[in-house]
Amino acid sequence: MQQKGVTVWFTGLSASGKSTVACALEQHLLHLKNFCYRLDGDNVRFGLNKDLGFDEKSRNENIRRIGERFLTVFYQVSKLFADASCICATAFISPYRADRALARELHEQAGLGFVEVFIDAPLHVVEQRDPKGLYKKARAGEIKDFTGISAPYEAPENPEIHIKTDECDVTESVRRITEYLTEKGFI
Ligand code: GGZ
Repeated sequence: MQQKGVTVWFTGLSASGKSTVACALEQHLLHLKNFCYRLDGDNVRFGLNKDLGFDEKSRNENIRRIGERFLTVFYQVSKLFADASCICATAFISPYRADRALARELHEQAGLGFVEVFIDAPLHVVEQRDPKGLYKKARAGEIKDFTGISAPYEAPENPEIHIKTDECDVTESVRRITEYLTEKGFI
């Protein structure tokens, strides 16, 4: 079957580096003249999913809507650019394995590629970074259901790409993902 596109699905704790790597990947792919589309948690939660919170049910719904939305975009794109492969990058914590498995299944059923990238930074590292002071607030009990503190993060067991951000910089991360996409014929 002709490859219609691929989603690069980033998962990891808040402040692990998902958005940073996804942005850098998008820039790199656009520079290589690939069609690329990126969504991340912060943006989507201000708009499409602003009605959702962070309890387990809301997070399930957040990821389900994103999966559906991506398929819609893919279909529109594949109609407009029959021969072009669209690369989508998503950067959501997506803490539950079952939700990520569902996103994968939806893609595979539609003949689309799905590459799970685990942005792996230990809790003590992300807590030290804490760019928005959210971990501090979560520790103080001011934010409930905070991933890693008072809500679970289920790490991927078998991601296509596993990046340890305290050992691998942004450039190297982008290089590894690009190399994988090239090897698999997505770019
Ligand atoms: C986790 C939270 C929470 C709670 C607000 N738990 O690092 P950020 O700040 O800028 O991005 C995080 C974002 C997480 O949204 P996602 O859509 O990626 O989450 S999920 O996939 O689990 O549905 C974080 C901020 O929102 N944030 N409250 N309680 N992150």
